[in-house]
Parts: sequence; C-alpha cells; structure tokens
Amino acid sequence: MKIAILGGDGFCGWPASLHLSDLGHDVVIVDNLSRRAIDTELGAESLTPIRSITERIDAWAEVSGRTIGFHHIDIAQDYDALLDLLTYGEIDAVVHFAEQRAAPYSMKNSRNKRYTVDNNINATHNLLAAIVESGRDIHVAHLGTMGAYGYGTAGMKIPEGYLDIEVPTDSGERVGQEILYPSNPGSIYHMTKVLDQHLFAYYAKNDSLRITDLHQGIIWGTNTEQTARDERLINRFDYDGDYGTVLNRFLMQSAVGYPLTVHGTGGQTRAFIHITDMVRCIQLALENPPAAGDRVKIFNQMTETHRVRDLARLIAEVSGATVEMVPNPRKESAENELHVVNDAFLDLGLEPTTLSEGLLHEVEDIARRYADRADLSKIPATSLWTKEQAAGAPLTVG
Ligand code: NAD
Ligand code: USQ
Repeated sequence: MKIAILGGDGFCGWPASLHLSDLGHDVVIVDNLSRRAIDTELGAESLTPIRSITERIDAWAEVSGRTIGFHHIDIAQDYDALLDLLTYGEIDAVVHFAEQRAAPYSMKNSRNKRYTVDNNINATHNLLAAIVESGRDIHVAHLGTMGAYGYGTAGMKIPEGYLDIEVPTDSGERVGQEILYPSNPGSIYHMTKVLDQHLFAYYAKNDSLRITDLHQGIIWGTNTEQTARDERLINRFDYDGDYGTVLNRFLMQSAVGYPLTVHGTGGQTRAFIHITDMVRCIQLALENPPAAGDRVKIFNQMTETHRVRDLARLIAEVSGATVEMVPNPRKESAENELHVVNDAFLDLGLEPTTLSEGLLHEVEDIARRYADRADLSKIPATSLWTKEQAAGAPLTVG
C-alpha cells in the first residue's frame, strides 16, 4: 500500500511511519513541523534528542534500506498542496495524526483555543474535501480520543463509538435508533475530536468515504522495535506540563528525582495503550478498512484503564519515588469509573502489552539516560481551566 502519514514527525506518527515502512509499505510523511515550533514557543524540548525530519528519514534509509518520502505541508492551510498529493500521489490510505493534541496547551488562552480549533477542524475537513475532489478511493484512519466520551462515570461499558437507544415516537410506540455515543469533551482539544466525528459521519454518508476513527487512550512508552534500532531514529519524549502525558511524566519524574505530580485526589481513571500496541493497531486498522457506503468504523484503541493515584503509587513502590498531591489545574471530576469495550482490535488479533514492572523500568531507563537534558522548571502543569486565565490572568496553579 502507499500510505500518507499526516503528522508523521510526531510522537505517534514517527513510530507508525517506521512500522509501516518496515512491513514493506510505501510511506510518505506529511507534516508542517508545527509541533517542533511549539517546543520553541514553550521553551520545552523533547527529553530525548530527536533529529530533524531529514536526518531521521536518511537514518532510516541507511538502517533499513527503505525510503520514506516527506512533504512539508500545512494541511489546515495549504489545501492545494494536499489536494495535489492526494490526486497525483497514488495514495491508497491516509493515517491522520496531524492535529494539536495537548489539552493543557489548548486551554492556555484564547489564542491557543482558536489555534487548536482552526488547525484541527480545518486539517480534518481539508483532508475529507480533498479526497472527494481527488476522485480517488482513499481509506482514512484518524486518531481520535477516548476523551470524546468524557470522563464521567457512565455506569456501563463504553461501546465502540455507537450506542443503541430507544425513543418514543409521536404515536406512542418505541423505536430503536443507533446514535454516536453522547460526547462530553473535557477541553477545547478534546472538543475538536468530537467535531471531527461529525465531519466523518457526514462524509461517510454523503460521499461514501471509507473512514476509520480510532478512539485512542493515553499512549505510554517511547521507543518501538524500529525507533530503537539507531539513536538517530529515537522517538520524542514529552514531559512538560502541557504536552507530557501522565504515565510518561511520572516515569520521567521518578527518573530525575522529582515528586510525582498527582492532580487533585488522583481519582481520575483513564484508558492507556503502550506505544508498540499503537503502531500495531494502526496496521490492523489499515488492513481492515470499512467498505464504501459503510458507516464510520470506530475502534476503542486502548488496552487497560488505571486510576492516576494508583499509577503514582505503583511507580513509587517500584522505584522509590515520592508522590505529591498538587492542586488540580483542570476542571474534571474528582473521581470516575471507566469501563471500555475494546473487542474490535482483540478480535483482529491484538495481543495487549499491558503495564508491567519491566516496561516501567524500560521507560524510566530512557528518561534517566537523557536526564541531563531535563529542564525541571517545565514540569509543573500551569495551564488552568479557568475564565480568569482565558482573560489574561497570570498562569499560576493553586
Ligand atoms: P504530536 O503533536 O507529537 O504529533 C502531531 C504531528 O502533527 C506533529 O508532528 C505536528 O507537527 C503535525 N501537525 C499538526 N498540525 C498539522 C498541520 N496543520 N499540518 C501538518 N502537520 C500538522 O502528537 P501525537 O502524540 O503524535 O498525537 C498524534 C494524534 O494522536 C493526535 O491527533 C492526537 O490527538 C492523537 N492521540 C494522541 C495520544 C497521546 O497520548 N499522545 C492519545 C490519544 C490520541
Ligand atoms: N494528570 C496528573 N498529573 C500529571 C499529569 C496529568 O494527575 O502530572 C492527570 C490529569 O489531570 C488527567 C489525567 O492525568 O486527569 C490524564 O492527563 P494526560 O495529560 O495524561 O492526558 P489528556 O490530557 O487526557 O491527553 C492525552 C493526550 C491526548 C489524548 C488523550 C487520550 O495528550 O492527545 O487524546 O490523552 S484520553 O485521555 O484517553 O482522552
């Protein structure tokens, strides 16, 4: 297959590109390098020393003998370049990772809210409109989020995207309907993924586009079999208060001797998936596309759930780290239960890589190796979910 990886320079996109290339697919990366620009804006770098996109691609060619193409395109802004690629590039499938993905970054101020909405919604809509205009039959696999469902307690296992309901008709009968599971996003970022869902439903219905939406949980880990082959292929490792996600942050904090920053009571339960399973899920999704005319295929791309304070406790136990309960900068329930259906990937043969002491140590070891690159002042989460912050108040927690 010829596969375009939109956002292929990012944390998920880079290892997914290498995995698919390694399987023999013809991979082309499309990225505007905005994530690297945001690093500069925030003064926060990946803990691991990631190479430039051209160095990465050259190193992969040297190590594997395989070529990966690169197009520097802003897919939210440069529609014509995207259309050109899709029309003449002989692309069979697109994996769409190219969005601003940090909830705290999206909540920092109105500029970031507007950027996140403009970037993510235009990126997704440009892609869908361009596929229709290209006249080609291109399967889209998009990275959505478990956060589209929200983090209340559902009282049921969250299904894979759709919910069967019964509604009373005007004549008093009850009829069955299938609806998208009610959304309840917890940040502007998560809201853009909810809006994406409706764009997908429309284009699948109106234009018979073949679309898979992967409702992904929090990724943890850093390297995959391919990125570990050469230091020049190393994946990014975000640990700062905006882009660092909880489990990788805790492992990095433990490695550098910083108390684990549990927000509030740590009662939030979230869905997780290891990075090596993420790349395998992308492969499985591409190998099992929906047919033209089908509804959007939605998979819950997660393998386990954990409560934040339990993760902190576990890491403290295995590594001797200390835990600090800090005021929660976010607006989220103090406690939630989370039970999720993930049968679609299991049925396709996914064998989950779940949390184990060995894997926790592996990530911590990587963090320890690059500990001298860490800027501890970037660890606290300073983006607040308040109106005052949006109105320009200084960014302080507590
Ligand atoms: P990332 O920020 O590391 O990578 C995103 C990439 O997309 C970056 O390289 C960025 O430069 C590029 N990009 C952004 N806007 C673009 C545009 N307009 N044009 C071209 N390129 C653009 O993020 P990630 O962690 O790799 O996440 C990838 C996707 O997976 C996101 O859509 C995210 O919502 C989703 N996801 C991530 C996680 C996670 O834990 N990291 C969990 C669930 C879902
Ligand atoms: N948290 C802490 N301490 C920290 C960091 C986070 O207690 O130091 C808590 C947060 O308050 C939250 C939970 O951990 O309750 C998860 O936060 P996170 O930053 O790890 O994850 P989130 O903001 O939800 O976003 C990440 C990715 C996003 C993806 C999402 C999947 O950045 O792109 O969509 O995970 S999910 O969470 O399943 O919606």
